[in-house]
Amino acid sequence: MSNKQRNRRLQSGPFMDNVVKRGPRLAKEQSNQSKISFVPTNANPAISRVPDQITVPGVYELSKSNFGTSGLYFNSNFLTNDESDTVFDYLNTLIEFENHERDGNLIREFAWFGEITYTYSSTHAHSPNETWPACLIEMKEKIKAYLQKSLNLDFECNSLLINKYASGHQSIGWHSDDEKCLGKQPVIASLSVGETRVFELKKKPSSPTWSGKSEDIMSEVVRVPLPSGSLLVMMGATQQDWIHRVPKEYHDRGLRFNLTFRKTHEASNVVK
Ligand SMILES: O=C(O)CCC(=O)C(=O)O
Repeated sequence: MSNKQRNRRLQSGPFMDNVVKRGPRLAKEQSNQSKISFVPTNANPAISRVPDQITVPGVYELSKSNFGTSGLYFNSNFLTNDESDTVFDYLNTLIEFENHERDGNLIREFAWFGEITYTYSSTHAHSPNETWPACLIEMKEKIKAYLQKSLNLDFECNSLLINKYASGHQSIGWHSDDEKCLGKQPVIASLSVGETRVFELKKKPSSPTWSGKSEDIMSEVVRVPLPSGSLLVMMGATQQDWIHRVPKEYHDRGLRFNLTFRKTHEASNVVK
């Protein structure tokens, strides 16, 4: 079965069952860094409470804590099939990826576009690369315009991390995008093309006795299948209060690219 057929089947198949349709909108923020307030207004009447599995487009409130509200915005059809195929083909043929290895095993590949060296897990450094191809600038502008229009969100973006998963055996482990250079409450817009993979989120424990290890977290997992052309935006306190991953799968899964658009700051300018 081709990627497209499989995606179509997933979008109309069992993943769409058991989901209550909601029609939320997000209000403009008053003050916090991610420029989001989850306070409903007349114009933006409701915010979805989060189900175990998110498949319906909308804004979802994941949790509230002293850090503020953790939120997600999801749109399963942000790109048309033709647009998704164009981006997929572009990435597949014209972008050079580097290996991301652990213990000698290839976990996935990546490419980085940004003004600064991006380091995470204190081990993996992506050198600056400010030359964005036109196709990716177009995607950035499309996301910016869309978030402005639909969420009243002034999305700032100067960096892009692309992850390439050649098969279901490639993955990204539990983590938060909480590096200093991303600032306190980053807005991260994640665009997927190619094979559908499941994005998972888990709430960090508030207990001060938590070991800090993801395997010691027993909280429920929220799953978001990300089909080709989907857009997922993480915002508010999501990086402070939640971790996320794309786990390995043991089914036959084809090639997928994930593009995370972000705003990075020189680490020295960031208060965390
Ligand atoms: O591939 C994905 O959907 C997630 C990528 C991710 O978690 C990241 O780039 O931090």
